[in-house]
Amino acid sequence: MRATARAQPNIALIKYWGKRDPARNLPAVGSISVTLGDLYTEMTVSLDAGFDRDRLVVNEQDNESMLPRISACLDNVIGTSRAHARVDSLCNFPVAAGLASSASSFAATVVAASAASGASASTATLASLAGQASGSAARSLYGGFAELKNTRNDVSVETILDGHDWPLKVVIAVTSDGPKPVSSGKAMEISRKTSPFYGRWIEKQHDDLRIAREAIDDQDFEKLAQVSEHNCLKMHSVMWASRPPIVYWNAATVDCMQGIRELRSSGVGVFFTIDAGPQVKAVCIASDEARVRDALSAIAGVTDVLSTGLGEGARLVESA
Ligand code: 2P0
Repeated sequence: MRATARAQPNIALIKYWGKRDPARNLPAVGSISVTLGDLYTEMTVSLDAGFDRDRLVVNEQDNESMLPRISACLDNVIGTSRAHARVDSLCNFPVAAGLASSASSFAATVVAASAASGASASTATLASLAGQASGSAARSLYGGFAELKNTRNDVSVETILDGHDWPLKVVIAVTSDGPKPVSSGKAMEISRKTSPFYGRWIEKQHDDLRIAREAIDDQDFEKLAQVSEHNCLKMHSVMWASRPPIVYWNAATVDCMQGIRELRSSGVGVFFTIDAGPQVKAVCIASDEARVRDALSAIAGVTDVLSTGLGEGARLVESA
């Protein structure tokens, strides 16, 4: 009873920030993301009636801090009367630094857990289960440009454009490899309870989703650039206005944003987005990738630059 699944992180262009039902981890707003190609997490779930407890091993080291969330996710997918599990996680990029490692981890976990238990759940069901573990993980079940919509008591996700049809690149400037000061789940709740801009953020999300959907349908890069940067800065403004304030950026984060805006002014097809961490993700037209990489590598405080195309949704690699 063992299965391995692989999933890639996704980067939201129109962000999820806030929960309408914290107990069931349902998002307050819809979101649109791109699933990445070359960064991945592989999760192997082994169920064995002989195990006396669950165990999580990340990059070959026991990890107790994430274990409760993984165990709860397995309970949700397989049921609470399941056998104990050993879960092995391999990740080829830095974890816990705003690169959406939880999205790829939980997306791969639900696929592997379902297969290891002998079930054959649909992608829609697996996306819903992944979303209960981590809101953004639901989107990593789908490739290319994915939209998450709120339904009455759940979420639904679909690919709105295949990545091959508009093969944009994502260049990631790493400006810190430390863990984040406050988890995104906690930070969202602080924003919901204290930010004076939170209500307006929720109200305006429909407009941003519609504009981004139109831009993706028409492959209109400038339109997608403007709405994505606006949505990102609005989300961070909600955070900055929270009490206590939530600030994930550092000086290099701001320098990267300025550098990217200057590149776009000079005709390079690039825009930025930033999640719950200090890294800057530059989304660009494929022919401009080298220029974007060179520009970001030259910024003081940038410790690493990763780049990737778009990829597919979570999938089973092996099952026995
Ligand atoms: C997103 N983020 O749409 C937004 C933008 C970060 C900023 O989803 O509490 O790990 O586990 O549901 O999915 C990161 O939060 O939060 C996130 P939980 P998650 O990608």
